[in-house]
Amino acid sequence: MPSEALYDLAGKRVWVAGHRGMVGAALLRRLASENCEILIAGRDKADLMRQAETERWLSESRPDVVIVAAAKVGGILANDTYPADFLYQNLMIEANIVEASRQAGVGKLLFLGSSCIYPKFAPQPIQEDSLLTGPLEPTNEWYAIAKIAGIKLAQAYRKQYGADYISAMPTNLYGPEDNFDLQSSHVMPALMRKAHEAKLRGDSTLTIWGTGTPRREFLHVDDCADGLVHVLKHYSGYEHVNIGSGEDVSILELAETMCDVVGFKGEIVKDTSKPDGTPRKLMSADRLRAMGWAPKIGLRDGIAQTYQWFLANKA
Ligand code: GFB
Repeated sequence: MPSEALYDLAGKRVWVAGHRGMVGAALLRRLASENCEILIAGRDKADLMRQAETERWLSESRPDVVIVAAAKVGGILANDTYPADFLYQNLMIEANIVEASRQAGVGKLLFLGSSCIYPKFAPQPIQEDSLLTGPLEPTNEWYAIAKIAGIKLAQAYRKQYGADYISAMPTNLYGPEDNFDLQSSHVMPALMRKAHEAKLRGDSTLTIWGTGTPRREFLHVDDCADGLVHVLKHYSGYEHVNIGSGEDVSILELAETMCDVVGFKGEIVKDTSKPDGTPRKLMSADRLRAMGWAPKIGLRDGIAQTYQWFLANKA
């Protein structure tokens, strides 16, 4: 049974920072069914890398709630190739938003991180208290350090100013509005596009990166948005909260499911010159489950639904 909400969104002004991204767009869809006013700011209104623009936007718009879904994101190769961009841009965006929110008297702020904040060899499923207990995965340590700094910002502002700033760490996400660029995307959209194009060309093989043995947990972005709104309403605390499905698959199993959904019947081959990244990344869902939330969209259904979106919008 879901516990009674601690925070009432009704009548609140909610700014979704990063509304054009996959998570931000899902949050707009989800928040549409709450009785709140949604605020958005395009880059022309506020470039969140710029402190003065961020402060001006927040002092003028005066939201009650801020959700930090704005970030520089990408898959394993993008993270590994552009470490400066991932570290610098994410640090700037989160620091600007958190400080400007304090100045503007924002009552509640939700910072979004990622499951890559945890040590490369963290015990599985990964509990929230594994944070900072070991070395990070080298391919994404830059992004991870920036996201850990974001958690620490929320904690520091809570400690020093008594601000109700909280953090949630979503697992690997997929769904509508994902990035389908093969160089910079995550594995799910990459495999969807590869399988689709291989089917159209009549290829006999589809190439996946790495050994296919790493295991990843996936969550549909609409489930993620629902979980985030649940956390916003039901949680106020110092520790961050994992947002996951509680289940993982190997990359090879994911590729097989993808080929099945898309209808590609060829062979899967491996390009082991590409990195595997962390061997396994399954988060414990216990804290969120204890708050009365569970995901609704199974992996195969979620892939099939996303493929329909891909066909309608990207193919
Ligand atoms: O999704 P992904 O890029 O990111 O890759 P991470 C997951 C796994 O899928 C890796 C393999 O083992 C990849 O080698 N893979 C197989 C592929 N084929 C492909 C492909 O065609 N494209 C891609 N991209 N991968 C990211 C982090 O890590 O996950 C970020 O770098 C962030 O910082 C994000 O945390 C959620 O799960 O390895």
